[in-house]
Amino acid sequence: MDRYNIKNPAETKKSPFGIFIDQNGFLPCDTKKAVIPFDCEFFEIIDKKGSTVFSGETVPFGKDEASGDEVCFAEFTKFRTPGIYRVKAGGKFSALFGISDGIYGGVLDSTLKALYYLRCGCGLDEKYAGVWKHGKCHCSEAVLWEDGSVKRDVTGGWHDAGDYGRYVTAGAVAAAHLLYAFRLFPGAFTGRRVNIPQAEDMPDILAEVKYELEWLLKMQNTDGSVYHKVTTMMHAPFVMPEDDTDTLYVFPASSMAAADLTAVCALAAPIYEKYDRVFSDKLRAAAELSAGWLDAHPEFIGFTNPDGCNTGSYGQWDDNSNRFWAYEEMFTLTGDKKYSDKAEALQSRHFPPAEFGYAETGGLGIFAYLLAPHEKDETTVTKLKNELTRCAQSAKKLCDKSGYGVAMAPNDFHWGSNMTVLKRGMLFAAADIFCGTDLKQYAAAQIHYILGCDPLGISYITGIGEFRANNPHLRPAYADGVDDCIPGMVVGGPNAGLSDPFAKVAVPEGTPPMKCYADVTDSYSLNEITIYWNSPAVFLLAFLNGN
Ligand code: 9MR
Ligand code: 9MR
Ligand code: ZN
Repeated sequence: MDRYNIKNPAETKKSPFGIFIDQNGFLPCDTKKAVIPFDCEFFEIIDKKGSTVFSGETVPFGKDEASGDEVCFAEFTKFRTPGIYRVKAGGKFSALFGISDGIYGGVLDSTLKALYYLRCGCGLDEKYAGVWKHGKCHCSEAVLWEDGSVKRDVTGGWHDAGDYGRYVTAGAVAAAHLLYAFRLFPGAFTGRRVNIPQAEDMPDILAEVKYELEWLLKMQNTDGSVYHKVTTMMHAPFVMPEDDTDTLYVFPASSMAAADLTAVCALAAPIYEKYDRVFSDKLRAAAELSAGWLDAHPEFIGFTNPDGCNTGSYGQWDDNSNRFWAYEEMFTLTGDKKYSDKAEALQSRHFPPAEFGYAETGGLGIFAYLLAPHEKDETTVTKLKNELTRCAQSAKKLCDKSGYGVAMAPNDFHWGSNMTVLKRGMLFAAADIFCGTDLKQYAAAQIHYILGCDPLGISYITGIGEFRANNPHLRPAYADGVDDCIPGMVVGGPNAGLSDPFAKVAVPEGTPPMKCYADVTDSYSLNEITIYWNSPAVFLLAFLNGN
């Protein structure tokens, strides 16, 4: 373990607050609620001076299964006056929260900017990165794993996570979440500037995604096959990225990588057309090339780490949903029915319909088809909408059963559970916009949980809220020596599996699933960050902000 040598505080901090609430806050029109994990009859909302501005009786709920808490609610939807407040009840307080129009804007900015902080192959300039600046990283050519005499320029893109690897499927899905956020809620990005470098004049979200797409293009081979990942052999020690100078390897191609690259390039090409014609043409050509490769290689080509390599594998058992997504995007791009027929045929392979990645991508394929500007098969449209509705309704039932309003069953708390929460939020948003089911407050409830309406009272996004995650498993955040973590990063969250040795030390045995979390650096199964945990947050916040 010496190679990693992380020093953690001896004790993990507990929330100083006894009442749990979204520490960012609410729109004036939102359903507003705090969760009180003890018995009490009345609550008040107080302003910063301590004056009572609203009061009411609490609403009993009973036992929340996933946390083991007996809870009641402070409901104050009727209170709409913009300002900054706390909830007070039974002599205890909540953290500060706000009520204002555009309340989601600040968190949207910081979750988007977080991706800039993960840029690889360049330095982060003080002008953009402030105290979180760093030198140029991972700029050398990478060695082809299958032929040590060949080197390739695969610089650029985002670091995947707390580690410095770059993985095609993870990257393509994260980019797609952001592109769909822009495509569906363009209003949320109008005039939104998050201080990142960009050459062309385009919305910042597109400039940031372009940085990832340019790298993805470098991972494509001339025959249309796509390399699965570029990493060192072993995860780096906890050093700054510029100090991770081990040899980089380009690992073998997989069919998931080819499918996801096809899909995201096909999705991106028309979006960039207006801002950067040359880039848009490149994306279109890349999508067509890899779509051709997929046709010529109908068999599944998976990925497992070669001996001696311990970086992420992102292996899968099949590529059905990835191909489905790719073909639906190709249909949307070209209008060629051969693609929608292929997608339709893949559906008989029964993958989960409304998942949004990183491995199962059926829901992204549904987005593509429903948005396609071509003549469509009405039966298929109805079937896909019904799938979204059915999945959203079952997620809604989970929310109604949860004392914290979150769409999670007690056995849903795996590695990266916050991603599951956020993707269920995406599902509510999707059912709301495509099927006309009013689920906006259910979508908002997932963000409320992530930002502090949870049984630990912690905001799972760095930099946001009075009591928040600040010690993620994120190499630069540890090595930079800055106390405040790089802001806007969504951490993995509770994981009842306690899937690393440090989690087992930090979380006592028998802890209920929703409380199996600790804000400690070395626990990668509880407290890492990834690009595809941030990207669904951006999507959801754009929906909440822009509607
Ligand atoms: O830091 C690594 C993290 O990014 C990965 O998600 C995780 C699982 O693959 O592995 C972490 O690296 C650990 C390695 O696997 C085992 N030794 C300790 C490393 C750092 O905690
Ligand atoms: O996010 C992945 C999670 O769903 C898996 O359970 C876990 C173990 O295979 O791996 C996670 O992915 C990690 C990847 O392998 C390397 N970069 C960091 C990712 C997040 O921990
Ligand atoms: Zn790098």
